[in-house]
This record gives sequence, C-alpha cells and structure tokens, in this order.
Amino acid sequence: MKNKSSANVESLSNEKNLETCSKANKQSKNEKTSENLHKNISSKQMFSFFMHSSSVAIFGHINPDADSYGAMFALRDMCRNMGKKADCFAIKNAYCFLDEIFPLNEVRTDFSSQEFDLVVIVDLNNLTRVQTCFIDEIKKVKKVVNIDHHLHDTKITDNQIIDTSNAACCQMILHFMQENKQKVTPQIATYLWAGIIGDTGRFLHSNLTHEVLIDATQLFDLGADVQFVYDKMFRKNSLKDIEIQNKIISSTKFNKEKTVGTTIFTLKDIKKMAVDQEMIKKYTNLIINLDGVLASFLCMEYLPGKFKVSIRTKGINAQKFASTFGGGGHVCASGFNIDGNKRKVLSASKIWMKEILKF
Ligand SMILES: [Mn+2]
Repeated sequence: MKNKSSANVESLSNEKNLETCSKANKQSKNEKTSENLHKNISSKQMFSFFMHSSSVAIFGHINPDADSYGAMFALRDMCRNMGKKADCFAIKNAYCFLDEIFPLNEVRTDFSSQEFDLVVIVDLNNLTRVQTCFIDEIKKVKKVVNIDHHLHDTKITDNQIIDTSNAACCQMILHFMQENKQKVTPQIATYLWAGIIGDTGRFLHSNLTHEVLIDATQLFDLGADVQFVYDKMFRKNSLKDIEIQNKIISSTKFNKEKTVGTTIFTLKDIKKMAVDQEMIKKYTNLIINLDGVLASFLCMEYLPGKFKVSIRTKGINAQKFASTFGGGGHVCASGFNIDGNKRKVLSASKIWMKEILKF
C-alpha cells in the first residue's frame, strides 16, 4: 500500500484536546542551528519584495489551519495598509470555527498570475503542500517569497525565511512586521494570536518556548482579542463533539500493550453521525493524550477509497515515519495519505502499529 500513498504533510492543527509532543522535538526546540536557518534572505530583503510590488497574492497550505490563515490574513492586512492590492487564496474546508475567527468569505479561489506581481507562500515550504489548483499559475509568477517554520527537504524559492525554532508561522509574521516597522493593528494581532494558540495547542505542546510566550504577550498588549479567539476555538462544544469522542473511544483498536492505537472513520461513519471532518479532526489527539499511549493513527476517508492518516506520537519521530509513506509534518504530529477501503486500512495499520515503535 506504500506505493499508493500520496503527500499529506500535517501541520499542528488546533485542537481542543491538547497535545503532548515528543522528547525529540523538545531537544530541537529553540536551537537556531544552521539546519533551522536554511540560506535565508534577511528580513529587510524580504520586505523589499513587498515594497516593490503593487499587488500581492498570499497562499497557505492545503486544509488551512489557524496558523496558516493567521499568517495569510496578517500579511494581507499589512499589504493593504501599505496601500497595495492584496488577497488571500485558499480552498476552504467545511464551515467551522475558523470561519468565525477569519473573514473566510473574502478568501479567493480564482488566482491568475497576470493579476499579481508577488506571490507570498506561508506556513509550508514544499509546493506539493499548496492546493493543487493554484500550482501551475503560481509557477508563472516571477517573484515568489516563502516564510515558514516547518522542517523541509525541498525549496520553493531562494527568497525564503525558514526558521523551525518557531512554534507558529504567525510568530515569524509578527517579527517580520516589527522588524520592518509595520503597524500590528488589534485585528492583525488577533489573527496572529489565533495562529499561535492553534499551533501550540494554547501553550500545551512541547514546542512552547520563551519566545512563544514573549510573542504572545506582545500580541496581548497590541490588542489581540484573546477571549474572542478562545470562545470560538474552545468554548463551542456540542453534543456532536461528545458523540465523536464516544465513537473514537469505542472504536479505536489498540496493540496488545495498549501503547499504539488506530481509529478509522469512513465516509459512511461520517455521514451516519451527521458531522464533518473538521469536527472529527479536533479530536486527533484524544488517543495520544491517554496515559501510556506512545503513538496514534487517525485514518479518515476524505474521498471514496482515499484516507488521510494523522499520526500523533510521544517520544517517537512521527515525521520520519510519515516520510516513508510520502507524507510529513512535525516530529510529534505528521500525516500521509493512503488508498483503499476500511478493511485494507485496518490491515495496513496492524503493520504501522508495530513499525512506528522503531522510529
Ligand atoms: Mn504552522
């Protein structure tokens, strides 16, 4: 089944059930090694691309999360405040809390390379992570810049700032705006706050650093609407949420030692429960948060016969494991795609559950 998998590189999604990351990630955090800073251009050089453009198109990753949208909308507003035309491009997921935090009705899907002279790509650093329908048109644009915090093995452009010591891309946007003396309005601060809260699981994940707290404090002081973001993200539980947690707890298959678990949601399950995939994704960490569990797989059918597998780990390199299936992400939160039906995924998962303990 390995050869049938396709790229699905996970971001740390914002989740109600908070995540514990691996020791491996703890070791690497906050170290600005040469590996973290991949031949970056300076903040000033990056800003000159913005200065010398009149129209800016901004892209984040597939299945955008709060960090992706936060970085996109903050840069969009920065550009507009500089008197430029700027728009965010994305394919939205089903209506969810993100629609209530970000003006997703303003997101565009009709990207044309002729309309923009600068393309900005945030929160990803591999073109396969951009929504497929935009890629060909992006390649026609001469000026492309990239700001990101993921581990990477490919690059989109030489005009990049990659720093994996940041827990959220939104931190990098905050630094970028401050270094270039751009006003962080309360609205922009709220977008950036949402991104940091999303990617750190409201300061729970092991990617939490001194810098995250400093940046968060700054955003608080700049007028970020902290309670608004918390209300939308964490205080909107419904009976459906309980049903989903119930289903996960009752259907997860564990190994003998109860250290690895696999949960499968088929399209039929999702339809029967009358929920959407975004609602289920909020509980990606439910199993890994159990005491004693070292790894979990949440396999969700998103198109008939096509599954997204979200891996969560403690002390195991999920990113390396996912990369053997053409996926990727973070050390403690990664993913890959796989084709097949429920029976096939279940039988493959028995192998994953053994193999992942070796990573
Ligand atoms: Mn991110």
